[in-house]
Amino acid sequence: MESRYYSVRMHADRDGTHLSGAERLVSEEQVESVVIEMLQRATGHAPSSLKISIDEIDGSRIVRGAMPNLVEVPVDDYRSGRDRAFQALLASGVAPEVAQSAIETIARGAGPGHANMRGAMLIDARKGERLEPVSARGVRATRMDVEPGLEDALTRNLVRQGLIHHRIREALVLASKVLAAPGIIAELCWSDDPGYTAGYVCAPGFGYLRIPHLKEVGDPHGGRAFFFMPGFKLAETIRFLEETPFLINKLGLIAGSGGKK
Ligand code: WAQ
Ligand code: MG
Repeated sequence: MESRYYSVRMHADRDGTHLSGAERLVSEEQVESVVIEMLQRATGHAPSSLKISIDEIDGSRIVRGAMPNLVEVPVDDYRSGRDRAFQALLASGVAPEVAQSAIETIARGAGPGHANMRGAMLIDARKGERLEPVSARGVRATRMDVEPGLEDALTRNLVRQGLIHHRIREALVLASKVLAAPGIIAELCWSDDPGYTAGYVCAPGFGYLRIPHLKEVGDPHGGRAFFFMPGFKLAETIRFLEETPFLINKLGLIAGSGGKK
């Protein structure tokens, strides 16, 4: 019998301020352990409110696809990191001024009043126009994971390369779904966590190009940009990103720097 699949989401806050969140798409057998994992992660932040929701999803709607290869490029500082990201975006078909402006926008805070956005900017790869319906929120990629049978292999491959932070797994899974979205030719991302400087450019040609420095330690800005190729149907792309359940059915190669930074 086909296993049932569930979207499991966690949200923890203290007096309305977001502290920690997570989202998984798992089979019935995994729900319990994933809920415990989320509970442990959330309680570490001492939240005043914690919500975990479990929703069954329609298994017949699941789209499956491959995870891109991960390759890490060594850079000395965030300036060379951003230069590397710029070059990668050009190689993926993003126009130079569009790539430059996306990097600058994330660097100063892409939301209103230079706040971070909750989701991603959706940007016309040729003209630079912002296409997300609500620019404070952005487009959220949700409902994605790896097939239950690949879970352990993915963890092993990441650990072997010293890539143990949960952000890396989450970003790699998110980037896999974004790459599978119709009309998306590239993604640019770095974290909004002041202590986490790494980010990536992901595109079909070279996969997940991990860049250890895209900002300075202490910088609270971060964000995401999804680059959209005109000619595709925007509404379908947004619906795929925000609603269609997606599972990775084939892992990529994982080639970190072997622990060196
Ligand atoms: N969909 C779209 N955009 C999102 C989502 C989502 N589900 N979640 C977060 N964002 C946007 C939002 O603007 C955040 O401010 C920004 O991305 C960064 O989110 O290889 O940790 O959770 O070491 O801080 C990348 C590098 C880490 C991982 C990314 O992102 C690695 C990270 P954060
Ligand atoms: Mg964050």
